[in-house]
Amino acid sequence: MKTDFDAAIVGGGFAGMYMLHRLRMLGFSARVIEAGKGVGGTWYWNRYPGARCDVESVQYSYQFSRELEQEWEWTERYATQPEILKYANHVADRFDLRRDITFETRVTEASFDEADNVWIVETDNGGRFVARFLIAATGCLSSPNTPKIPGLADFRGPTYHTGNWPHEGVDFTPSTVGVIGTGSSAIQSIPIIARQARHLTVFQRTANYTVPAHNRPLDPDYVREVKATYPEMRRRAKSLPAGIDLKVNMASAIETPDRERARLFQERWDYGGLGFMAAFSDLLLNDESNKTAADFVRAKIHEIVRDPATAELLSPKNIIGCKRLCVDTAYWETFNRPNVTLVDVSEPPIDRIAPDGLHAGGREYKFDTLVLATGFDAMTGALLKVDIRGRKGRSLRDKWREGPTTYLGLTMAGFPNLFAITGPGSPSVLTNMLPSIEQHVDWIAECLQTLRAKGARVIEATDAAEQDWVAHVGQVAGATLRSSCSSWYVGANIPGKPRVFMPYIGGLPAYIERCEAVVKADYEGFSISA
Ligand code: N01
Repeated sequence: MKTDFDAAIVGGGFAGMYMLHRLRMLGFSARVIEAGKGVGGTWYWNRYPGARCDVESVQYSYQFSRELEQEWEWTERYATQPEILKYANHVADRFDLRRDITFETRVTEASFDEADNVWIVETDNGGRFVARFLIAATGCLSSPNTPKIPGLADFRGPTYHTGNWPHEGVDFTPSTVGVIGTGSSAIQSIPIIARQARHLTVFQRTANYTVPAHNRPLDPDYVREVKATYPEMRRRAKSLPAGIDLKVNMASAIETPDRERARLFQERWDYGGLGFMAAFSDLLLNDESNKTAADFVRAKIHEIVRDPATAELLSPKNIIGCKRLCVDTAYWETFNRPNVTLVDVSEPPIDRIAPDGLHAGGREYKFDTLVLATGFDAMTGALLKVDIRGRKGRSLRDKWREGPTTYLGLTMAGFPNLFAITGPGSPSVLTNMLPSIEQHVDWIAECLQTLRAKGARVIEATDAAEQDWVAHVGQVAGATLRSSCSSWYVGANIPGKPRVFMPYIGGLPAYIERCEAVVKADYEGFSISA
């Protein structure tokens, strides 16, 4: 069968864009198929008020082009969604990517043709592409989760999902608003919605930890210094588990004297951001150490929130960092506003949505606008939306019935020539996504180059290699506190989803080493054929 392209790339976010660029540079033909009208992926869809990245802007950026790195100017410590989207568009223009992207088209099916060793890709507008390789750049947090709460369809006013926000924006000025959820998206948007709305009711099922961002405009001297030493910063970042250049204190929290420990937590709190969890090395390994950090944050909540009952309800009871830590601007302070009410919907849960509000705990709450900040079907959702069929017509949905299984989070046995960028089983969401994306793209590009040099057309993970990797991913997950709570990392937010810790928690350096060792050993764990 004649191929239209060497590679079909699903998704035009940061992963898809760089994959396209990298393959083009190597002389492969590729086409990106993207559902949105523009590039940017998660930053194209997540336009809710207050959306910004929780990794510092100078680090949440591509490093494949030294020129790009030098010419782009970030304006704030944590970039806003509009600025990140502007960056994505700049990259698309600068590298002339758009001519190989098909927009407003969703891939619905992809099947591997075993006779010709090609992927046949079908789209929602009747399109059909034949490609040697299929590369899923579908994102980890890109399939919004709308909970099946009875009555949702009957709500009379507008309903918005943070993960699929109207492009024209929303003005809440005259409205009474109900927000369901208290994850990162809610924690970022609630302070802004509260400043606009006449009244805001926040429906909280699980209290969440957040630390201040202390966002600020970037100091030009700091930017100059970063630009002058970018390669060193990137190298330092790559040597740390999360791929983020931050100060890690190797001491144990529980073995540090109380006053010194409190001083160090305060220092991290004052500095702001995700580095709070690097205050000590054992916060995610030891319950008692973890409790010292959790207690510190709970005390802050009680300091900031004036009403003791509200402060108590806002105080999380679980492990800090088990769910992803949030980074906020004036989240706790928002609950001191007279126009904000917090409602516990943990037990009993929300009973139903009514045309003019919702019912929970035997009470009726009225509002005219509903915001669902209810997260995503993470890591597997977007990939499984596509009906992907490998050898013998077996579907990925069927293969992953008990949870996702991959080799290195990149490939799947039974699905030749299919690659997932930052797939389950890779560090992905536990790291700075940009360097993780680049590492995967570079690995895939090198793999395709090797196949070409060998005159080979098919690469496939072996069952044995996949099973070993899955066992390793599970084993390292079991050693941390992170797999102990109900989070989207384990699929707990989606009813019926198998409970498996999906990302690889062994850290970026160990992971990169393993990926490189596989290549050095002539693609150990893969079968390669003509
Ligand atoms: O989603 P979430 P998110 N009734 O799943 C609640 C990244 N991100 O969009 O915890 C009542 O964290 C749910 O309650 P519970 C980041 O990695 C990054 O906020 O399941 N409540 C929870 O409170 C983040 O972790 C950035 O009990 C219901 C909330 O909805 C990830 O995306 C910004 C419910 C969902 O929280 C996801 O964040 C934004 C129901 N039926 C997102 N169903 C930054 O970079 C769900 N909930 C800063």
